[in-house]
Amino acid sequence: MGKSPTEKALTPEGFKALKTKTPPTNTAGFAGIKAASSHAFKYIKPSNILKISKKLNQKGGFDCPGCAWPDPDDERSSLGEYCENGLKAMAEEMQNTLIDRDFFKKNSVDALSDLSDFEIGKSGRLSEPMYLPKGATHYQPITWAEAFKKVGAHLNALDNPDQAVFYTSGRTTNEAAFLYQLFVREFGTSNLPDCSNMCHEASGSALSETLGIGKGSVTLDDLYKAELVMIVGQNPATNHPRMLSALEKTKQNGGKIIAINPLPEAGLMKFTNPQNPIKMLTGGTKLSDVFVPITINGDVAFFKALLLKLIEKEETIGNVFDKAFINTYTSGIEAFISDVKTYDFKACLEASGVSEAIFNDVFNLILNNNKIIICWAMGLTQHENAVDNIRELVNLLLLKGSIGKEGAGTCPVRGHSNVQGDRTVGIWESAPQAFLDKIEAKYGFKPSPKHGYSVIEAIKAMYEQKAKVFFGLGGNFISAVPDTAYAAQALANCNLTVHVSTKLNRSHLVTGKEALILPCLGRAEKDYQKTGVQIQSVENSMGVVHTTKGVLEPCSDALLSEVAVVCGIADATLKNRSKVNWLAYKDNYDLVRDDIAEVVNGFEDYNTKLKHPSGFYLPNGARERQFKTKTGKANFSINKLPNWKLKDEELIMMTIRSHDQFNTTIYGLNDRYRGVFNERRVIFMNRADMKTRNLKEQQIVNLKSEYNGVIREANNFKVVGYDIPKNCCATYFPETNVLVPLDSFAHTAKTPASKSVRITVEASLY
Ligand SMILES: Nc1nc2c(c(=O)[nH]1)N[C@H]1C(S)=C(S)[C@@H](COP(=O)(O)OP(=O)(O)OC[C@H]3O[C@@H](n4cnc5c(=O)[nH]c(N)nc54)[C@H](O)[C@@H]3O)O[C@H]1N2
Ligand SMILES: Nc1nc2c(c(=O)[nH]1)N[C@H]1C(S)=C(S)[C@@H](COP(=O)(O)OP(=O)(O)OC[C@H]3O[C@@H](n4cnc5c(=O)[nH]c(N)nc54)[C@H](O)[C@@H]3O)O[C@H]1N2
Ligand code: SF4
Ligand SMILES: [Mo]
Repeated sequence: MGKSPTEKALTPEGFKALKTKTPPTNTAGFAGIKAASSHAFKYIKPSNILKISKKLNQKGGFDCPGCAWPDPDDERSSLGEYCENGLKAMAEEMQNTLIDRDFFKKNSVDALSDLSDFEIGKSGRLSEPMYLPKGATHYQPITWAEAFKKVGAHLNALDNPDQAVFYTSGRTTNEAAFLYQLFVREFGTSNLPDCSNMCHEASGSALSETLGIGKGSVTLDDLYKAELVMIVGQNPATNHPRMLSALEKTKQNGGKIIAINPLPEAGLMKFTNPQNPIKMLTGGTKLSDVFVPITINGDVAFFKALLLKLIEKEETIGNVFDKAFINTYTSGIEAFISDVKTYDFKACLEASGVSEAIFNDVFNLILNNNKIIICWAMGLTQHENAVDNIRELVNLLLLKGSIGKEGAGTCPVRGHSNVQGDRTVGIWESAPQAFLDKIEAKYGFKPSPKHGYSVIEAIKAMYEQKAKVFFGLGGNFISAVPDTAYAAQALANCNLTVHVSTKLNRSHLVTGKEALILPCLGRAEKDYQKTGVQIQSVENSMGVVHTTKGVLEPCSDALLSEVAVVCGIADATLKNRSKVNWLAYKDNYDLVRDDIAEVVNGFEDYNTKLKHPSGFYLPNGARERQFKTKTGKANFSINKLPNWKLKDEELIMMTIRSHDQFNTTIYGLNDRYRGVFNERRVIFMNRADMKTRNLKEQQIVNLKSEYNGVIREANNFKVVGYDIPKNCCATYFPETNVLVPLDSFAHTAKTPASKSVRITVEASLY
């Protein structure tokens, strides 16, 4: 008997050798340089390191495959326009070792699943297409033509196109993403779930409704000019490291910074710019003026307390609100104010877990500044009331007129390097009808007007066998999604699972009855096609679209580009019934961009505009105070306090990233900025909570979550006493995804609530 899908999906429970230290209060600096370069030299060919560092994030070079933080429009540092984690992302992609047919011959799927995620990642780069036949224990080689035929045959054998699910992860370029969604829509379904569903979907929902655009409104330049930047639920030192250089500029220009986070994340406190030798010697810049140690999911309560006091001040002293802005540009202020007044200040502050002294510091900064930017990430979006979190911060910005003017606005900091671009060019299970109409006008087929499955709905559909083929363009679905055990069974129920990937991951091991691994080029590699080396394009977190062009030779001759894979599959599936000349696109990506220019707003003259060395800004209504909402105005909204209550023994758990991972890719076992080394199976707990449970440092515990009567378990974690609010705890994703209930997600947006999982902690008997 082989392993069950769940057994293959879970990361092994064994321990390494945990060491802890007091967390540092400063980030980057020499330690960052050392960590990055040791990583690079360990995994990348030395001759390639120089090539990479000269071209990474430079104009005309290639875009860092790490996060979506923007590059400066004008001058870029000649010392290197990248960070420690950008270099780690490159090292991971450009590994020396290759995984080929011999590797898969030696290692069965079951045996590979015994490896840790770290070990799986370090096996090397995928280098040829592989196929797992029904009942087989080992993957075997397959030609590209055969692989395409198999996918086409499975898709065409379905009773209807809605039985297929087409997932996307956010590294995919605009060109590949546009063609992919075009293929999926011509095939006949809108089932286009993507990593965004688990990420900033709640931001998209909240911002579209209130400000008429699902993206942020600020530019990098705004950040430099802000009087006040609030960083809420985000850990930039790890996840968007170059944001710290931007914040350093904010400070140099006299701006203030507030960080709202249950954890005193090192980078939010102090930062030494590795590109500034003088700062390296003098000890760096203090970043946060106020640190707010909020309780997990206490944000709406804290914002309500701020709103209450602002309203009180406006009504007693006046001159607090930007009345000219409110009168001209907004709708719904009266209803909003009367709703806020139904809340009690003290109760809100108590629910937020913040002291009155800290509250007052924050309040005064908001009161006395009018150019305010609010930045946020997963700490706000991964809760059941995530959409309320974001609408509430929009309310605050609207009262202060802090939107659509220099130095002010919304800044949802995106995750994957092109997650924003993918959505812009059509990766969306609920795309607006106007977009579908444009596709119909251009190509002459009618896309399905029905909304497709988001990630959570796709998992349910596969579990219930309503969907039978899973196709992933990038990503690591099984490790990224909630409720690992249920999701594993969902994938196992499929007839075919297919992954277009650069690296081996756990999703290749938790398969349908048959499975395919289709290896593709990475960002740094040259994309040779008939008309020469192709450029591609991406959109960063601030709506700038720019080129990316690989500089290294592909690690294997058998790799195809994502564009070529999509074209090959579309051609093999749709054959003569297609209205699209699929095979022409892959020879010349200019043709794809010509089509995007016709179909997607803001991309007119795409090929020409891309010639600008730093790219071009997409139109952004909120930035211009043109609010494309149902009312034609920026809308105030009414949000409730969350009403969950912990039972006595329960803690609320957030699942977060260590400093040594990119989502499900584990770069290493250290979390330097939190003082944790050589172990990932840890739970960060408040020391008082440890005491009431009689738990000691490094004691081994088991975790349990109960949701709607279903119990989920994750065993073997070591306790680490930490500076985290009482009743709160933190663990790393993906080890604890098994505890995140599939039914616990953000209203409207369906983002899994992976930052507010209610758990109990019990000492292990072993
Ligand atoms: N190196 C590296 N870079 C990355 C990634 C990576 O894994 N590694 N992932 C990329 C992706 S896809 C994304 S989406 C981003 C993620 O970037 P982040 O959102 O910064 O990532 P998380 O680790 O999920 O951290 C969330 C932060 O929110 C805080 N938090 C949790 N719950 C709450 C809450 O209720 N309220 C408040 N105020 N704070 C809370 C946590 O303490 C933590 O500091 O990073 C991107 N960049
Ligand atoms: N509990 C919990 N769960 C979470 C989160 C959390 O905070 N807590 N965060 C969520 C978030 S914000 C996100 S974005 C998702 C991430 O979900 P995903 O995007 O699905 O996961 P990644 O780990 O980013 O995907 C990594 C894999 O992508 C492939 N890959 C890398 N580069 C390329 C490329 O250029 N092309 C192709 N085709 N493949 C490539 C590699 O094979 C690699 O193994 O996870 C979500 N899950
Ligand atoms: S900040 Fe993000 S995009 Fe920039 S170099 Fe670092 S990982 Fe890459
Ligand atoms: Mo993300």
